[in-house]
Amino acid sequence: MSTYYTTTPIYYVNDKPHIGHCYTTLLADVASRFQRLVRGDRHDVFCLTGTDEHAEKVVQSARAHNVSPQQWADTNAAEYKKAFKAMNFDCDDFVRTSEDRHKSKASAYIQKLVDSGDIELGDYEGWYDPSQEEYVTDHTAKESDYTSPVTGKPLEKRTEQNYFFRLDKHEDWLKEQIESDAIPVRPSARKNEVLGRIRQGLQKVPVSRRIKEGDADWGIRMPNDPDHRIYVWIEALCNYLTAIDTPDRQRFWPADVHVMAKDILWFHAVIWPAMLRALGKEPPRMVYAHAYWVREGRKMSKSLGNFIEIETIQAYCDRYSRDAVRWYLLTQGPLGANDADFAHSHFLEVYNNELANGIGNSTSRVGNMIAKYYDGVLPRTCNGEFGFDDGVALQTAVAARVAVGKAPDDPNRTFHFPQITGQAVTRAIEAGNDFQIDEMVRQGLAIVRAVDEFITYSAPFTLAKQLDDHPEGDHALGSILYSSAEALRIASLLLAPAMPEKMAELWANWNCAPSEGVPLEELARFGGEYALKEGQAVQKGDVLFMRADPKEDPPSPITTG
Ligand code: ME8
Repeated sequence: MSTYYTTTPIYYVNDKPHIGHCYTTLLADVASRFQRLVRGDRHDVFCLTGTDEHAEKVVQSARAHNVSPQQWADTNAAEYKKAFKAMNFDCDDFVRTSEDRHKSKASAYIQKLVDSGDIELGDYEGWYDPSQEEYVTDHTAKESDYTSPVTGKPLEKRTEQNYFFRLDKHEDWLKEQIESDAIPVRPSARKNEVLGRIRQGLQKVPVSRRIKEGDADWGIRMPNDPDHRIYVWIEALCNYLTAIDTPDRQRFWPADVHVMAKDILWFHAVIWPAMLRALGKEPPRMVYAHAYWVREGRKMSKSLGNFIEIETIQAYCDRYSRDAVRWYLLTQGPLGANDADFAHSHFLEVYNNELANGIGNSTSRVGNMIAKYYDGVLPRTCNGEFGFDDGVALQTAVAARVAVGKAPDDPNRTFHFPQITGQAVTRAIEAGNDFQIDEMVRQGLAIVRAVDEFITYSAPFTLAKQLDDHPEGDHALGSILYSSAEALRIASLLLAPAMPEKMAELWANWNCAPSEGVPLEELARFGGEYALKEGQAVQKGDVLFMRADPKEDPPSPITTG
């Protein structure tokens, strides 16, 4: 099967990570975990994250803390690594732009662009946004009244002799690639924005800065012109290649998806593909720019001091489990074009509704019934040939309900679990390939909901009470419980990329950890080779998610000062 390579932005190390950085990396982590599952092979999947260390703001922040840029970068890169470990991200590599492996290869790419004439020396005068370390077009400068469109701080008019990347040469090609979805830019609202901006015309992009006296010795110098430093954005983009430019990793190019927020889409959808073309490399297969997390309805910013810091996230993980936090971020996050709100009351609602009363309750109900009626051993299999297709088991169950005066409104419902689970798996794979990560993990929950409905409808507890008088009902009871458990096993596979620890807990109790090296579609076949088996022990175990009081206060972060 083909390889899968996903990247996150590499984050600035001027400060510590917050929810936004965790969210983007979570998306990449879950996408990668899912693709490993689809392929049954982790070696075909590569997930890259890391830190961007040569920015001017890193130098300033280091100075303010009285340490060298390298020391400051080391400190904060370690914070990122710690945060990503705390979130249980399973990335394959963490690239730091101050590492030699990055510096030497990034210079080699820039040299190649100089040799091919795509980078050339020239004079530049333009509007510079010091807060974002980028030049903006005259059009944007005017539109935003000569302030930064991102931070609102004043723009500066700058003139300098620089090396330039001839982005203008790639205008028609870029327009065509993005318009035709040869390079899909997603969500589509973002694609339209990018196209609109390309249509205003592309200019040459400065890619270096002359080193001034007093500048910190930090960054990567222009190859063959050490008076110039490579502009941080240009070398940072190269990380996506430098990290995999080794004999055993080259096969991962082109990246399947570069993930980021909308703030840095232009670099990824326009400048980077043009650089790749000039380097003779294929463009990425998708550029995905999500929207922002906001907090209790307000934009998060330094000036408001309202970032959701890693300590707050940790406090939620400690109280509700980190899988619950992962689930909330994934399913309620700003994956589409709209911003998403982190609000405590909403967290509790989702936690109770989808986790405690969803997957948690279903697995404990089914586990408890198997323990109670069959001593924790699955009495039989039910591969779909018996039971719910021909309605025998359901008819028996409905008769038991009728006998106690609790007839269902519709006595002829059917639940075809091989089909329900098969469809969910197909949809999850489609959604995964389209980077619809929320939709992908929700397919697992859709199965859980179907099982809940099935149990409510078939009321196995009612059937069980009548077994003394109707021993023939045992077959139906066993089939209902088997089908429920087997469907939940398949749900757990789809939920595992989002909630790896909780699903591993379930697999340990139910003896159904997925075999290594087997692709998802085989693992997930209802009643198939990897299904739950007759005679298999299924322990009820602890409840996966305890219900929360919908009125409880947010957990308080433990601050270490
Ligand atoms: O831009 N909501 O680094 P950066 C969601 N070094 N995501 C958010 C967010 C929010 N409120 N705030 C930040 C840089 N992010 C460059 C990238 S790549 C070659 C160089 C996430 O530390 C989101 O992924 O400012 C956004 O694109 C990224 O952090 C910006 O990180």
